[in-house]
Amino acid sequence: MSLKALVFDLDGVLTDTAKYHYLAWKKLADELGFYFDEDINELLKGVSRINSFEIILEKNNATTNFSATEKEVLANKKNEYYKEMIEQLTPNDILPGIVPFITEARNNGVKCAVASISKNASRVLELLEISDMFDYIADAALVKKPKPDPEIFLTCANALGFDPAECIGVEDAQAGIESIHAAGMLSVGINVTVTSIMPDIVLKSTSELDFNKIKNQL
Ligand code: B16
Ligand code: MG
Repeated sequence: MSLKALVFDLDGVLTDTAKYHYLAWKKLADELGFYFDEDINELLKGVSRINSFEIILEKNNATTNFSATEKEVLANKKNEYYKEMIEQLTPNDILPGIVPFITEARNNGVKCAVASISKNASRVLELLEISDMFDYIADAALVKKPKPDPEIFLTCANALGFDPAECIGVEDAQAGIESIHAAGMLSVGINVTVTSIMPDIVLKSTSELDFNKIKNQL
């Protein structure tokens, strides 16, 4: 079987927006008097906005403190902080090795897609000036079920017209690796810290992405 497409997660793979998610949640948590640290932030990687807030509430034994509408309002408040913070992103924030890796893949006829559950994905890609490098972008506006459900990776494979077995997914989060495997794709894990499920190819950083090595894994 030959490699037809690469499907990339955004936050933590193409750029490091996790630090802005952390700072925005921290600001909200401080305002609400809740505990929030880097360890809790790890659990939010690849998790949808509202589910991320539920995890923070759970860690503070506060799941019943707010109605569903209040939770929505507070999660939106975090998003307003986040949106303001990401405006400082530039092409310099693309993680190392990503542009040469995607360029080589495209030069070899391999299609590239983005599978991000972030509702801010298009804006982030625009700020990084890499939207044009992708043949397809699946974000929260297109998919209903968050990772670890396979929907987002399957949506990319379907849109590109390939069997998932001809695609490789690249992820930095536990939920994302589970989503890739459930979709029937091979996974590349970038610095995945929570590992109850192992990626097929384990890398410490995006700078280790090597097109020839990866394509030969299929
Ligand atoms: P937003 P990914 C995910 O993006 C992030 O990893 C996760 O931390 C965040 O909560 C989620 O997007 C939702 O983001 O609040 O911007 O809609 O890793 O799937 O690219
Ligand atoms: Mg991610």
